[in-house]
Amino acid sequence: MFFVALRLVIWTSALNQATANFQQSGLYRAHEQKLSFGNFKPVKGHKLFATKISSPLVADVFDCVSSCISDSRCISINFAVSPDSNKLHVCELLDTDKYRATAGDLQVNVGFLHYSPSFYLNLLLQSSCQRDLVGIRCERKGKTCSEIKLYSPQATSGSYVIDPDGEGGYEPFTVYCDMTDKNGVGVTIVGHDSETRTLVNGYEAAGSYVRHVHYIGAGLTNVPQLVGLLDMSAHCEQFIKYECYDSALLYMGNPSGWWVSRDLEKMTYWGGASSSDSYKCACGVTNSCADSSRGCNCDKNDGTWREDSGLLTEKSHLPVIQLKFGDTSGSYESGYHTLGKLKCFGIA
Ligand SMILES: [Ca+2]
Ligand SMILES: [Ca+2]
Repeated sequence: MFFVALRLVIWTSALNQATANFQQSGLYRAHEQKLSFGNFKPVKGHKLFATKISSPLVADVFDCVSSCISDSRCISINFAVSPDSNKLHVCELLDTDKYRATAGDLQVNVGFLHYSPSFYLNLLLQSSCQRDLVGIRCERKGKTCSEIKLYSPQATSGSYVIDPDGEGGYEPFTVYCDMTDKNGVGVTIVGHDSETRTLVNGYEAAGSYVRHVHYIGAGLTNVPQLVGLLDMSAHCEQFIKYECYDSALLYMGNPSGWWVSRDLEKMTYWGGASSSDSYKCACGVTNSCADSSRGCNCDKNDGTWREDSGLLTEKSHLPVIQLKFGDTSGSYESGYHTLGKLKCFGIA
């Protein structure tokens, strides 16, 4: 115990110098006094696979963290548990952390301890950057993930705060940026509470089944925030699917089921079709429906499992706010709906 306490005293004085170095680095622009070794949280028996800035040999984990804090490029570390013959440990300084790294990059490895800054520190860093800057390196704050990728080509997939309408206006919110999909242009992904494949049964009247879709992200509280994302993006898409057993969908102009746009309008085209394709699903556009005289496979309305699915891509209608279905009253009539995450990419 005494040894540990002594180490902490030495460590604290070393910290002041390390913090000063860190401050000079420009990495951390305010609230420097809140940064401490205590912000680095260990993940035992794990190693983060990321770009190594350097791999110094150090006496202990304190020296390893100190090396990281002193190097403005360092965001997290891997520390080798076993020393070499000179009693020195490998200390890998990494250019990203477990929050930003690609899923799966933090791997079990009993020979290492991984240390990333705590999530709390990430929040501090984000809030302490200057105007229009965000992230652990105080990058330019993006309106969308595509814009973040444009200004920071090295940005990796992970959670980011975006502010589609810029300073003021609506509040920024947290999204997932997929920096590899769509040729690496930077895809903004917003999930919701209705992604699970869900049974519809016992609702006969048209649109009597209602599923309200709520989009999820820290700071995301209203649809206009998402409208900003759609406006700033070149393309947006959302996958929609209805699996049906004797449950009609758009039914040649007398819909039993439909989706509701962000303006609360009843939409009479399905995934894979566009708004000019009235009462059509993807098969109606390609003249390949189960009944060639009808606009959707489900509109055959018979005792066979069928499905209509595809991407909705009209930015002025997205995101999907409600799903409504009917024609599922019989003991055998039923359906399942599936709705994908909202994905936007490219710069409008
Ligand atoms: Ca704003
Ligand atoms: Ca029916």
